[in-house]
Amino acid sequence: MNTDSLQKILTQFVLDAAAYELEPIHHGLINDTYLVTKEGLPLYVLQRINHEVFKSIDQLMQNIDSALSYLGSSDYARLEIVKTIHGKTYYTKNQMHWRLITYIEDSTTYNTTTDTTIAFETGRIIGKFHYLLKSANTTSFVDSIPQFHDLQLREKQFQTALKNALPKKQKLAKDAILFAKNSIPNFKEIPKKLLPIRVCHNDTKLNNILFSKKDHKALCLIDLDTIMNGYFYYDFGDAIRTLANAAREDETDLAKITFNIDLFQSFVKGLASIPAFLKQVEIENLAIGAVYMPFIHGLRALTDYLNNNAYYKVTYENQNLDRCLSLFRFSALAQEQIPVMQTILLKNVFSD
Ligand code: GN1
Ligand code: MG
Repeated sequence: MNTDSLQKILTQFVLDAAAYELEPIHHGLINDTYLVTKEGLPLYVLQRINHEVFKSIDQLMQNIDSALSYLGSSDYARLEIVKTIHGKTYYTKNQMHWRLITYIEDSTTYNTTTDTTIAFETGRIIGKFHYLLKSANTTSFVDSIPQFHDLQLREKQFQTALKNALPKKQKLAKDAILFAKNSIPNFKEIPKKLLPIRVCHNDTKLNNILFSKKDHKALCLIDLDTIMNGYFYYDFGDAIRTLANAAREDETDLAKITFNIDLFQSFVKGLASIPAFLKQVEIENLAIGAVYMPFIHGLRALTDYLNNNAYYKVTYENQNLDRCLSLFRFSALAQEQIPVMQTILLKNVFSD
């Protein structure tokens, strides 16, 4: 998208008349994102929302709008949607959908960390997000991607992709395919029926958390597209997969993938610093969540590899397979840590 067209899009939002600059941010795998700055100062984040992935932009923006009305407190920074000149939460032109969100000053993100303070803060801010949303009415949230983290759906998509995949892909991915098939039964025991449905973020990877540049305090969660109903273990597991592992999501040297139990423990302590809001049955199923979430992401990456990269942005042909292998490796490491995770969780986190 060229600068002129982007500038035109900006004029559709309620902004002070000023010279804004735009620079692309290449983080996400789904949307296109630009930082909007004025005289070098970042002020807003402009995003084109991927309509292929998110079928109803209207409902998605309603979810975000409702969630944001809860998400603010002295220790949780409030993000705001900048309205369009027609009073809407997003702007549509040529079947492209744009939204503008305020930028939090002096903030930064981390792709990985080895710092226990950051781990504590990650646990605290995810706990706070849920604490603030705990009385939100789940029935008023719509699934922006139905069955997003659901094993049944992801297994079905995997089986279909496998059937249709090129033989050379099936061959190259044979270890991953075997791991997937062997692992799926392990997760069928998660007692979903006993777990409360909560308004979840559903993409709590570490780089979706803003931290203060000054004191490393976590400020808030960003990338709110998948705010919808889910189980707390989704948000827990997604955070652990990116926090307790210092390797990249597409790391090809599997020896670099580790499960750092100190970071896990600090995260749990941060979570436990928020007033109790979880049920005992949720706490008891968090450790398996830390095995499940890397697995489900690995399975989605594998499916997309077999589908010739139809969903995720990739920078090279086999990147989805590399993501899958790295995520499966971390899932296997998390599986070995279940007893240790359980002990830490039961010692630190109390039910409401
Ligand atoms: C996608 O685009 P991004 O990075 O925010 C994906 C998440 C994954 C993530 C990385 C809607 O999010 O589920 O965690 O890639 N989002 C969607 O694996 O599929
Ligand atoms: Mg996301």
